[in-house]
Amino acid sequence: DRLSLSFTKRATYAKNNMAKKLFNVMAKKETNLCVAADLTEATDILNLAEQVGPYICCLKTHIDILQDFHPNFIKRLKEIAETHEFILMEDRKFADIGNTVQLQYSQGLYQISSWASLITVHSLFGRSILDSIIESNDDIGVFLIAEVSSSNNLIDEKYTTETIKLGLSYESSIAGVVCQNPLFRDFPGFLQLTPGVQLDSTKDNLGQQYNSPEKVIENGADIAVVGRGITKSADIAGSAEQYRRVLWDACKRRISE
Ligand code: 5IU
Repeated sequence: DRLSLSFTKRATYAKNNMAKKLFNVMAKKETNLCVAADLTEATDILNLAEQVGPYICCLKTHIDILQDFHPNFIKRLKEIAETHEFILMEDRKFADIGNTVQLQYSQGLYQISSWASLITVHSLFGRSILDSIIESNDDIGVFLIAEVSSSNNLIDEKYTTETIKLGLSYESSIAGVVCQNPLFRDFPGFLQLTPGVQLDSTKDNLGQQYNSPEKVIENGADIAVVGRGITKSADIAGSAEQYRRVLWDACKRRISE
């Protein structure tokens, strides 16, 4: 059962290099918090990264919402990530034919393949989307989207099960799945990433649904993604530290070896 194993132990099972790295960072920094940096100005993201850096294993971006993107921003963000030892995830949610995804992943303004260690990918397009990404860069950790947090979404049980199967057939490139429920207990090298986490709210007014940190850990999350719960807080560092502690304490309770 993956849930009872320590992250150090699970690192040894991971077939994907980025998953291995992620497990080791989590164990070392004692955190399973990923902050969603959904801010539109470069300096705001850099300030956020500096403040939450000590408390996170991963920083998740939506690079296309920046209004002042410049390659220097990436350079600076990578430096902060190195200083505080966290990993960069671009939540691009790729979904297209292989050729187009390859271009979106490695070309254009953002050159995602040159800086993101982790990316999110929709399973909708099947194997070819993964082949195209790996062909561009095989030192990547992919999170496949198996379930989403928004209300009335169209994903059914079959889609979710097939997504897990697809992920497991690309073990060396897939770091894990994005989901809401405990979908797999075996495969200790695989990570469950869960967004839709907040302490003070159960939803927003655009379909987002939140669970508490305890609940998502109970539902099998290895990493919890917190966005506005932290970014809208008056005390960013303080609230990141609080989420880290609550999540880590909940997680420690399920680990027995
Ligand atoms: N995100 C979700 N739900 C999902 C997936 C991704 O919320 O099912 I897949 C992203 C969107 C946003 C972050 O970047 O996670 C959550 O932000 P808030 O904590 O501010 O809602």
